Parts: sequence; C-alpha cells; structure tokens
Amino acid sequence: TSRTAIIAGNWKMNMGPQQASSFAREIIPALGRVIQHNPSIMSILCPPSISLASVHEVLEAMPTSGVELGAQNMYYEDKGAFTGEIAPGMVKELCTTVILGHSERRMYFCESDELVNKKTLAALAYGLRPIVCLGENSEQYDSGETQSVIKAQIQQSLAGLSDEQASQIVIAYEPIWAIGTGKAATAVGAGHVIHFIRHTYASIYGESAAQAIRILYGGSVTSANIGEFMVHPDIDGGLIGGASIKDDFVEIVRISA
Ligand code: G2H
Repeated sequence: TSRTAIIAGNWKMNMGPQQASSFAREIIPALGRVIQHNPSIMSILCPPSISLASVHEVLEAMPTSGVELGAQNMYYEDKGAFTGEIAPGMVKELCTTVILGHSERRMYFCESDELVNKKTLAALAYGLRPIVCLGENSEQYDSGETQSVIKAQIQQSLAGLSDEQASQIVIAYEPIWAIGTGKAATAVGAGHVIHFIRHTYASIYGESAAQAIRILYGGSVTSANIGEFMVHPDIDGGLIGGASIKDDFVEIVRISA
C-alpha cells in the first residue's frame, strides 16, 4: 500500500530518565540507519512521560535519525488543577505522537471510550498524532463478541472527527488476551479484525479516510513474528511492548522495512 508503516515502541512503565537516555543512545543510531534507507517505514519511541525529555535530548543530538517521540498517555484539558496529569501542549513540545486508550489505561485507570474520545480530539487539536488503542478481552473473544466490541469502541472513541482529522489518526488493534502473554494473535486473525476495523471506519468517515489511516497490530510482537503481520495488506505496522525495550526492537523495524 501507499501507507507509511509505523513501528512504535511502548516502553510502558520501564526506563527512568537515565536508563532511557542510555538505551536511546544505543538504539537511535541503529534505527536511523534502517529508516534513512527505507522511507516506507517510520519508528516512534514512547518512553514514560518523565523520560521524554531525556530521550528528546538524544534525538536532538541525532537530527537525521528520523526516529520520532511519543507519549503513552495525556489528559485532554489545556492546563490547570489536574494533579499528576500532563497536557497536550506539554506533550507537543517534545513529541509528534501520543498513545491513547491503551488497554492498560482502560483496565487499571478506568479510562472509558468517552474519555479516550476527548483525549483524541485534544491531541488532534494540538497537532499530535494519536495512536488510539482498541481491542477485545478474552471473555469477549471466547464468546464471539470481537466485532461488536470493536465496532462500539470505534463509534465512541473516535467520534466527532473532522474530515481532515479522520484521515490523520492511527489505530492500534490490541486483542487484550494477546498482550504481554506471549500468545500473539495469528496474522490471519489479526488481519481479519483489522480489515473489519477499516470497513467499520469507512462506514463512518468514508472510504478515502479509511484507506489513509494506519492500523497497527499490538500484542506479543517480536522479531520472530512481525514479518507475518507485515505481509498482511491491512496491517500497517506494530505497537510493540515487551520487545521495544530490547535490541530486538531494531530487528523488528529492520524486518518491517
Ligand atoms: C500491548 C503491547 C504493546 P506487548 O500492550 O502495547 O505489549 O508487546 O508486551 O504484548
């Protein structure tokens, strides 16, 4: 396809400022070598918010790497009395991208589709690229509710986008039963759901927006299985958790390029 693939590393709650900085100094040159030769791929590092500045500093010292920076979460208000939160404008000072509605946010921090929607609209208003996460849990998967769950998440989390915004977002499909479990979905299974996501999105925002957006797969991706996902025409990259804080991440980007 003509869509530029994305390999994003979600470091989750790993790597404080110092460790993040030394890991960034190690992998960014290696990632840069892959990306510079392959304009069809981009790579985004998403460290914890407290480590964004230290990774940003490393990126600034290597301005040709092409590697981008993303946050793992943010709040939707511009500023004010929201203790512990970070605002879209703050994220925008350092980042191009923000992950929103990750299943761990939904599960442990009670994030609803309504909240994810507010955050998505705020990200877009600030010129950030949202990676909005969707996915069914194991009970829903076992009882065959995957499509109805996904459809409701799309309708609610992605409501109210303008025509222009509708072609700018990124969706990550992460079946919750596949996250951090070592039990990745099959490429065929994930591709099937991602095709359904694009189809559902088209019914809301039209075919050309649906063809423009990148839809990533996430859940136990490693260098051993990324190749299978990438060959599927509907899968535009990966959101990588556990394997993103290892050298394996460079290998994942290389295989995807
Ligand atoms: C899903 C994924 C990255 P992992 O959460 O967002 O994590 O690759 O560890 O399954």
